[in-house]
Amino acid sequence: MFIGIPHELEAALIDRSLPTWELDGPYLAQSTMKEYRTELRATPRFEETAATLHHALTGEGGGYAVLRLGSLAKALGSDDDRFLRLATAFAAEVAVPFSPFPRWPLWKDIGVKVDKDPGKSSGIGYNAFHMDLVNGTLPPDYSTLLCVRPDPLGGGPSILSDAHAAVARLSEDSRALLAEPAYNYGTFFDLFGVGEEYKPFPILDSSDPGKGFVRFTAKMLERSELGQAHAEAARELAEELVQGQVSFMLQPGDYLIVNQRRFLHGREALHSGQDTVPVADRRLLLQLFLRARADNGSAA
Ligand SMILES: O=C(O)CCC(=O)C(=O)O
Ligand SMILES: [Fe+2]
Repeated sequence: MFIGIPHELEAALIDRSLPTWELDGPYLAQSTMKEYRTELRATPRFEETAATLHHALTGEGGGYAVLRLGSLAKALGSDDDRFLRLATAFAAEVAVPFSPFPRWPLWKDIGVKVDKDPGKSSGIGYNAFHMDLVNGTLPPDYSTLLCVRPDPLGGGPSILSDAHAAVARLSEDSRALLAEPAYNYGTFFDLFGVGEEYKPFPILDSSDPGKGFVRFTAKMLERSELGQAHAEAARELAEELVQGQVSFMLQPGDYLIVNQRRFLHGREALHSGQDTVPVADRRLLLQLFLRARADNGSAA
């Protein structure tokens, strides 16, 4: 699931400067996607790299990929616009980039905040298995994280788990509970492109077992009011996700793309002592969401 960029392709991408992107509401403009696609297709070995990426995300047993853009980040500067345009162009190969948060730019900073709820985004603690925008009727098909800087103290490996595989290991009784609309999580305010608020929601889409979203966040075990039997089934699912997890440390320039219809993600705790790290040196990721194109079996 780690995908290197062939040397010839890296060299060609460093030489080529992609134009600034345009937005159409919350979505990356069609015109930009066309320009980026044309530019990338003109580089050597791009097609095979894109095919490998597609296969990792949507092929049998697949569901996430880490594109190793570290050399490009180094050559262009990881927070330089040219590098961000390249990452955006790779993202647009997969699906349509968009921002569900009207007040945020396309890429949202996820830094480190020592005062925040440690279990939430940008907190310093264990970020339990979840899907992003879990309480929208249409969560992003893909959630992506670009690593600008890992934790300088060495903590915070990413964790990934195959949601459908975890569900398949549960008892039939637990699966029946998870298919009931008895779950809720968080607030839903001022969001674009992710449908309506879904409350309460079922974790399993009973109409389509083995497919669709496993609408789950282990954060609801601590932070939502749930009935006892439903909470117990959700706890079993959380345990199975941990049983099946893979974990790895994102390196500078690594671009993690998660197919939210297949895998759930999270992050181990950062190393202790974050308050001693200057803010400008702390771990930094950039987050971008993608909506599948209609021809991939999904809306938009
Ligand atoms: O910090 C990370 O690696 C994961 C963050 C995350 O999953 C989120 O903010 O939704
Ligand atoms: Fe997340």
